[in-house]
Amino acid sequence: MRLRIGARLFEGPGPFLMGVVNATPDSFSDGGRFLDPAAAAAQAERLAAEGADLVDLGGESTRPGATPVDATEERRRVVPVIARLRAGGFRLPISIDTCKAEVARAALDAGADLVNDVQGLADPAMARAVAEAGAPVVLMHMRGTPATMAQHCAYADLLGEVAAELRAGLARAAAAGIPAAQVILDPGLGFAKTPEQSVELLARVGELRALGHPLLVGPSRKRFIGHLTGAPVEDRLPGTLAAVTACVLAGVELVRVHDVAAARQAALVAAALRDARGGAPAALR
Ligand code: HH2
Repeated sequence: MRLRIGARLFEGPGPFLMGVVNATPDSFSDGGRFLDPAAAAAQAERLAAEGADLVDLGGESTRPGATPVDATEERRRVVPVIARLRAGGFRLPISIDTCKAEVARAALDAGADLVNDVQGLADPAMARAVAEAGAPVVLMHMRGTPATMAQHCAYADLLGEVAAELRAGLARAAAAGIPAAQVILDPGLGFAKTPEQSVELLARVGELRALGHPLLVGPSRKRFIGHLTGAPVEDRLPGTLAAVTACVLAGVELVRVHDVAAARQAALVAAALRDARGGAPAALR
């Protein structure tokens, strides 16, 4: 990949680590821990010290059944964190995890550098906001909303349909004037996917390289790991590291994780293995 995100040029196969900070009361694994702006900013600093390449800040949980948050409240949760980090000289790019154009705009104005939209630019106002700001964007695959996505897991051809729906997202981005070179794609593990479907996507994620965009994958602590292992959410780090390894071997450039120090070790070992066998497998076209 070759993409400037804020002050940093992301170049080469990576893997690059996106550290997660949720300024929410109800996120599925770290809800309530970083609702206070000082605690959220301190967590971002901690993840930077552990080796994160960028941080992803969210003010609304996307877990199934989470209470929706209005834009005013979501802004109130995230903007002070970004302002605080930037005032303190935080050196990493900041990604804003939001589906709302108004929140994305406020976050970018406060010093965020990348928009992470789990709705894949479903809202034309979001596509316009990203285009107008000239910001790079993560376009994630899902169907419906976090409240309804569990009812939208019927696929005849999982990989084919996810790829086609990501292509539709790319068309929405292009129509809004977002340059193709600014778009990162994400298959959305756990979003309108059963645990079995998340496993299949993870196993075949390298096929999505044929779309010609950098890939981001977020396996961290997710339900498919609990489904495979029986581990509760607070005990899914080993499974997460196996998933990170699989991503890197498949040629995924960016991985979104809560536990950066541990993921960094797994990612470095996996990258060495990937490179020792001559790089990621060629993308099928
Ligand atoms: N997963 C979550 C949130 N945002 N963004 C991208 N691009 N990809 C993902 O897989 C992804 C994401 C869910 O994890 P988390 O932020 O920990 O939980 P919550 O949504 O409950 O805040």
